Amino acid sequence: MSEDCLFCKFIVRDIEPDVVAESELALAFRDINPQAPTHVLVIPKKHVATAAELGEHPGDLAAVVALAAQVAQDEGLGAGYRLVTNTGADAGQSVFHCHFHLLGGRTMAWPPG
Ligand code: D5M
Repeated sequence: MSEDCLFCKFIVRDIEPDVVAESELALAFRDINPQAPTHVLVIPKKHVATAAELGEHPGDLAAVVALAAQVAQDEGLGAGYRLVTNTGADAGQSVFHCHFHLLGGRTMAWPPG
């Protein structure tokens, strides 16, 4: 846990997010500024700043991807969904606790802006 990290506060419920699913190593909650009918953030419980760092912890990475797949199924996204992570400021990352955006429920454009 990192003391001044918003998402770490979610994990220990110092602040209560809109949780949709949880596993031993990962947490999924609704994004406060949804960009699609389903917009859920899936995070590792281990505090790492970026996806690059999460790659050093393959068990936690697998847990995040598995929980995202479970949420997608629960949300009825069988026709497809997008799972993306912004890595670093130039990519648009604003919260430096690694998180994957699970987006679905509408047709997605490519490339993202
Ligand atoms: O994505 C950071 C995401 O975090 C962005 O989509 C908004 C979301 N966010 C920020 N604060 C909250 C709270 N309090 N609850 C839920 N979601 C939140 P990034 O890729 O870093 O720009």
